[in-house]
Amino acid sequence: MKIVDAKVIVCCPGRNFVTLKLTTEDGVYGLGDATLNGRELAVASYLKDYVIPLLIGRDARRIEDTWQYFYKGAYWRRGPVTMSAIAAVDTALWDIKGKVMNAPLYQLLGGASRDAVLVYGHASGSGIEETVQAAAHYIKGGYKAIRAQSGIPGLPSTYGVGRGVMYYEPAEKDAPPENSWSSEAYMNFVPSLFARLRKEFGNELHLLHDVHHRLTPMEAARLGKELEPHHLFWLEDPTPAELQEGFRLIRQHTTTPLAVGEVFNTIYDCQQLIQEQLIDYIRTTVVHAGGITHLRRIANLAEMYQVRTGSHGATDLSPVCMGAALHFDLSVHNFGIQEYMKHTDETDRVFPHAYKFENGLMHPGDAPGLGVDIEEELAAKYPYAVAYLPVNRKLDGTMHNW
Ligand code: CS2
Ligand code: MG
Repeated sequence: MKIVDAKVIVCCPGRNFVTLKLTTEDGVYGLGDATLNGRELAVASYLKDYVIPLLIGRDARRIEDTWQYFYKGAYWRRGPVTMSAIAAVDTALWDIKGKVMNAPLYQLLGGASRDAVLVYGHASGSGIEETVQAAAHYIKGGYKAIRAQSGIPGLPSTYGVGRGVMYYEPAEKDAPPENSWSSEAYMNFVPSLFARLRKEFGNELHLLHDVHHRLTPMEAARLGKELEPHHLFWLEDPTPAELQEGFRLIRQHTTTPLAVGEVFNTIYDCQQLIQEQLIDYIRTTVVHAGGITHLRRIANLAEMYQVRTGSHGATDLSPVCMGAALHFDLSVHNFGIQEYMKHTDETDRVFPHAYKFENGLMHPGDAPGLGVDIEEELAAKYPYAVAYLPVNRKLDGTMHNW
C-alpha cells in the first residue's frame, strides 16, 4: 500500500495549526498534527523539504519501520521540530491503518481499558474570586477536574490567565509579549488561592496547578509543602526539567503529586524522572513526543514505576492531536488524566471530529482511524499569521522562564 501523495496544510482558524495529510494508492488518507506553537513553519519546512520526498513510495503499513527510518535516518536526533515531524507521519499512518482495518485507533492499541477518559479544564481569573467563579462555570459544565490559575497581586501579567472563560491562547501575533515575574509574590499568593477553592468547592473536586517552569527546586519544594493541606491532583512543571535530578530536592520535601513533560519530545527527556519516581504524571503528547509509536514506549516505561499519563492538551495542539490522544488515553493501562482546552468554533469547523465531552469525561468515538478530518477549502480561508509565545523577565529585567 504505497503512499502516493503527502501535503502540509498550514492554517490559522483563530490560531496556527500544521497538519500533515498522507494519501495511499488506494485513496485512503491519514492526518497527523505537526503544530509547534510559535515555531510552526519550522516543522512545516522539515516535513515539506526533507520528509515528504522520502515518504512518497513507502509502504503505509510499515509504521514502526517508517518511525525508525526518520528517527535514525536523520542522524541528528531528538528535538521538538524533528519529533513533531515524525509524530505527524506516525499519527497519519495509524489513522490510515485504522481506516483500512475499519477500526477506531484505540482498538488497534489493545482496545479500551476504561469506558471514558477523565479530562480537566482551565479555570483562570485576574484574582481569586474571578478564578473561583470560572471554576464554578466549569463545574456547572460537568468537569470533575479543574486547573486553576490566577493573576498575582502586584504583577501586571502572569501565566495561564486567559481571555474569556473557556479560551486561553498564550501566543500573540508579530512579536513575543513581555511578561514580568516575581517568584516571591507568586509563592506568597498561591496557597491562598487553593485554600479559597477548597473552602468553596470542598475536597472532592480534583484541583491542578501549573507553575510553568518558574521556580527553583527548593522554591518548588516550599510551594508543594504549603499546598499539601489542599491535596492537589498535581503541581505541574514546578521547575525546568532539563535537570531531571533537580526533582530529587522537591521529592525530599513534599508529597504533593508532580507532573512534567509537555515540552519533552523523547523518552530520554524523562527516563531518570520516571525511573527514580521523581514524578507522578508524565505529560508527553502525541504531537510533540514522536507520535503514538513513541508515546506508547514512554507510557510503558512509566507503568513499571507507577507513573501515570497526563498528556498535554492545550489549544495549540490541534483536534487531530486531541483525537489521537483520546484513543491512546482510552487504551493505555496507566492513564491518569487528559488536559482538554476546548478549541474555538472556527477550529472545530476546520477539523470536524467524532470525539465528545460529557460530564467531565471524553471518548474518541468509534469512527475508523482517528475520527478527525480536515476541511481543506475552509482551512485555506485562514492563512498562517506569525505568532510568538511570550517571554518572561524578573522585575529587575533578568530573563526568566515563561
Ligand atoms: C500549558 C500550555 O496547558 C498547559 O499546561 O503549559 O498552555 C502551554 O503554555 C502552551 O501549550 C504552550 O504552547
Ligand atoms: Mg503546562
